[in-house]
Amino acid sequence: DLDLKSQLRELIPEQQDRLKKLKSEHGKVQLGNITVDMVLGGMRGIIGMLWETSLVDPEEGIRFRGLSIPECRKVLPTAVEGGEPLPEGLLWLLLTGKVPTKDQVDALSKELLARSTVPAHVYKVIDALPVTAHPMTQFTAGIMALQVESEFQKAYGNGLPKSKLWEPTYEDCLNLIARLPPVASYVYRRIFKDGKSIEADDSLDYAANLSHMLGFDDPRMLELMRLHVTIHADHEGGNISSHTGHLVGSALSDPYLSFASSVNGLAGPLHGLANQEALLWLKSIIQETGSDVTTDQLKDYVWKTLKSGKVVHGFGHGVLRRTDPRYLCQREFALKYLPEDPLFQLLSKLYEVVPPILTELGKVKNPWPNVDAHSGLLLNHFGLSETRYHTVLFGVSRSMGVGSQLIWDRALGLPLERPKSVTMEWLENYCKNK
Ligand code: AMX
Repeated sequence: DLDLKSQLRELIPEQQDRLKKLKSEHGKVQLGNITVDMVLGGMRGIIGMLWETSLVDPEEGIRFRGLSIPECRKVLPTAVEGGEPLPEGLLWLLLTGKVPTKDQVDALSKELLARSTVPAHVYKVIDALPVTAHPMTQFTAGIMALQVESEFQKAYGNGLPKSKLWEPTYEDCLNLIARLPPVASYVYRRIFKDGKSIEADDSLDYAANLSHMLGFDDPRMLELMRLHVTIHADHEGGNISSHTGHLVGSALSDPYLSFASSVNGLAGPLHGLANQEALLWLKSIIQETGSDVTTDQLKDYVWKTLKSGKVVHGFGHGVLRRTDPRYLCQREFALKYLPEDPLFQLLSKLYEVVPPILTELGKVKNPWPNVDAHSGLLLNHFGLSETRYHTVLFGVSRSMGVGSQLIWDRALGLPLERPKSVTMEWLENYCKNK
C-alpha cells in the first residue's frame, strides 16, 4: 500500500493496546533513583518521557526505529544507486517502524510536493522583518504564519474527540514538513540572493528540491542535502528541540505552534546553532593562521578559545559518550567527495587535537565531536557558505522527527507533560531529614 496515512490507521490500534498493557502490567516498576545532582544538572539521566521514533545509545549513537545510521544508509531507498538515503524514506520509517519500498517513498515524495503550496501571507510576514534579522528568526516567523492554516486547531475547536486528534495532527505535520523547504529557501534567497526565489521542480525529491530552491543543483549537493536531512531528523526525545515540540504539543497546541517552539530551541548556540558557531570557528582559525596550520598552533588555538571562556562548538554532548555517528557519516561523505577541502582537512586535524584537550579539562563528559562540527563545512564546500543560515537546514530536517512523534503522541493519547519542580529550600529541608 502506498498511502502512509492508511498504514498508520492500521498500526495505531495495536500500539494503543501495547501502551495500555504496559501501563496495567508494569505501571509501578521503578526505573531508577533521582538524585539532587540530576535535579540541579538539567535532568540529565532521568528517564521521563516516551519517544517512539528513535533512541540514542551513549556509545553507539542514534537508532531510528532500531536502525543505526550505517544501517539506514544501507536499507533506505536512494535517488542514486548506492547513494544517500531519501529523507522521505526515513520519515516513513519513523512513522511506521517499517522500511519503505522505493514505490512508497516515491508516493510520499509526490504527496509532500502536492502539499507544499505556501500561502502568500507567509512571505509577507517574513518580508516585514528587517533583512538583517537572523535567518532562524525569519524562519520561525514563517512557521508561525503557516499556523493560520492549522487543521488541528480547527478540528479541536469543532469538538473532534481525543481518539481522532491524530488525524488533523497528521495533516498539519505533513503540510508543515512539505512547506518548510519553500519557506526556508525563501529566507535564504531573501537575505543572500536579492530576493530572487526559485520555484520547486516537480521532478525532484524532497531534499533535492530544497537544494534546488536554495539555488544549488550540483548532484553532489543534492546527495549532501539528502544525507543532511536524514541524519538531522530525529535524536530521541530529550534534546531541546524535540523535547520542546513534544512538551508544547502536550498542551494540545497544534503542530505549527509546537514546531515553532522546537525551532526556537534549536536556535540556541548550545543546540542547533552550534553548527554555525563551529564553522565560524574553523574559518577563524584559517583566517588567523592560514591553512598550513601546525598541530602545536592548533593546540594553542583550542586553549585560547577555552581560556577566553568559550566552549569548543561541535564537540561534547549531553548524552553521547563517543564520536557521534552523524559526524562519522559526514566524514565518510567528505572523504568521498571533498577530501582536499581545506576546512575538512582542518577538522580532521582537530579531530585528533581537541579531544585530549577537552579531556584534560577534567570536567567534560564527552570530548568527541558531534554532528554540528561537520555539517557546516560540507554545505560551505558546495557554495552554501553563509554560515548564519545553516541552522535553518537543521530546522527543516528536525520537522520530520518532531512531526512523527507528535502524530504518535496524539495517536497514543499521551497526557499533558508536567514534571514536578522544587525550590532550593525544599531540597535543603528534604536532604536534612534524610
Ligand atoms: N567545550 C568546552 N567545554 C565543554 C565542552 C566543550 N565542547 N563540552 C562540555 N564542556 C564543559 C561544560 O561547559 C561544563 O562546564 P561547567 O561545568 O563549567 O559549566 C562541563 O564541561 C560539563 O559538561 P558536560 O556534562 O560534559 O556537558 P553537558 O551535558 O552539560 O552539555 C553540551 C552538553 C553539548 C551543551 C556541551 O558539550 C557543549 O557546550 N558543547 C559545545 C556546543 C555544541 O557543540 N553543542 C551541540 C550539541 C549537539 C546538538 O545539540 N546539536
